[in-house]
Amino acid sequence: MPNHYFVGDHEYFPGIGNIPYEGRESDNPLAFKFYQRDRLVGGKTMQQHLRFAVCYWHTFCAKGSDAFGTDSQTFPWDTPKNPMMAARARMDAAFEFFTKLGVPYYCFHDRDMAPEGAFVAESERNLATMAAFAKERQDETGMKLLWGTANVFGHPRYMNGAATNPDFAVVTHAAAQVKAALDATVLLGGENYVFWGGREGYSTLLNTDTRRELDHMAHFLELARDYGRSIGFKGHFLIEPKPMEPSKHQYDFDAQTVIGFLRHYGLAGDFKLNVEANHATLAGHSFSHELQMCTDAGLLGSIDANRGDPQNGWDTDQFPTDIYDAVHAMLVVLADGGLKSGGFNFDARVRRESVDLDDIFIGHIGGMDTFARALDVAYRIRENSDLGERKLRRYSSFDSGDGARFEQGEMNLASLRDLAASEHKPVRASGKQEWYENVINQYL
Ligand code: XUL
Ligand code: CO
Repeated sequence: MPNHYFVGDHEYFPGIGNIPYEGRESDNPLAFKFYQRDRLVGGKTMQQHLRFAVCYWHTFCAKGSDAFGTDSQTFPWDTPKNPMMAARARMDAAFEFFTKLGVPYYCFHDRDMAPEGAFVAESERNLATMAAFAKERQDETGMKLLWGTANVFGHPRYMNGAATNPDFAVVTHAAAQVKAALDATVLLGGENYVFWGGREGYSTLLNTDTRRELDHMAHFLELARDYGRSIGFKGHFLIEPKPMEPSKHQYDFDAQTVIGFLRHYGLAGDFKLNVEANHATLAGHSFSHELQMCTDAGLLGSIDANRGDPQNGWDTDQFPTDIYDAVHAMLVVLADGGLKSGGFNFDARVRRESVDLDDIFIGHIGGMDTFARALDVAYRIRENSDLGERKLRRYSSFDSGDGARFEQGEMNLASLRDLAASEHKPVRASGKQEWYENVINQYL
């Protein structure tokens, strides 16, 4: 990988070189304190474990605006007035950023990369042109695409939903966008393709036929899968659960809802889940709960790494800094054998008030250090404590004898009753929650 990669004669982040590892004693804000790309943790490097990705939308498109105020951040790549020229500049800045940060992956929505045209064919042309540039940049830098997706929630035509819109004409527009985004993802060798159902839900049941909308959504996903497979997409399709925002209720509420939906409609062979930390908290769950539900079902695909704010009930998309939470997440991921074709994508943005250009480096460095540290802690807990064995032992009454016969389906309700009446006396076994919690703190 070239040092200080940038294209042409324009460097968008002058004065910032490739981010080095300097260890926890360093007070350089533009250095990793814990993330060492090539450090081995249990036979795999940190880079191979964590497979970090930068998201195009928050990092290069969002400019600090919120519901109460316009953009607070100005970026040098936004100078060109022509939208396609601006898209080129943004892409050059993006690849310079990815390379200097030292992540292997990125993720994008169609509209992050290329502007919407006046009609479908123009939008397709814009995206195809920009995807071709992205391919060149990938070849030059060695960057890879973790996943692509289509933004079928931002344009006002999608205000009543995309695949679940009551107007069939809107469904066709969503299809056109997803088709083009799949083409771009395949061109770029994307390892996954994501569906986040931004407005796939409802605002009031009074005007909504939920059963019909869910059938439409499932059928749309089948058609997308069939198209993707027909053009050679071999990766996973991923559904990203989120319970609300922007819709009052979204159909992909949480992991268990999505798992039930995929199984009900026979989609679980091609689709897995992309779990986002802040969406878990919006659903009233912990991040690790959502990950656990996916791994139990064999359906953990990828992760959107971020965090919410405990005092706020909305999707603040902050960079992850909570090591305790990240350790719980890494324990689940490591128990599942690690992420396979997924990665940790920073679906996170710096605050509206963070207006310096280096803030986006600092945010990502913090997120990467958080998960590097969590990986190390979780790995040591698994290697050195007997937490895993204790958890297994808790279920040992099912390992042999009648308990094993129960698990094997060799008992009926009456035979269980007879055991209760004769010999099986429950023991008062402590759950030992405090012991487990102290083990985590001991290794932090
Ligand atoms: C929105 C969100 C999206 C998806 C991709 O909350 O998380 O950015 O990750 O559409
Ligand atoms: Co996300």
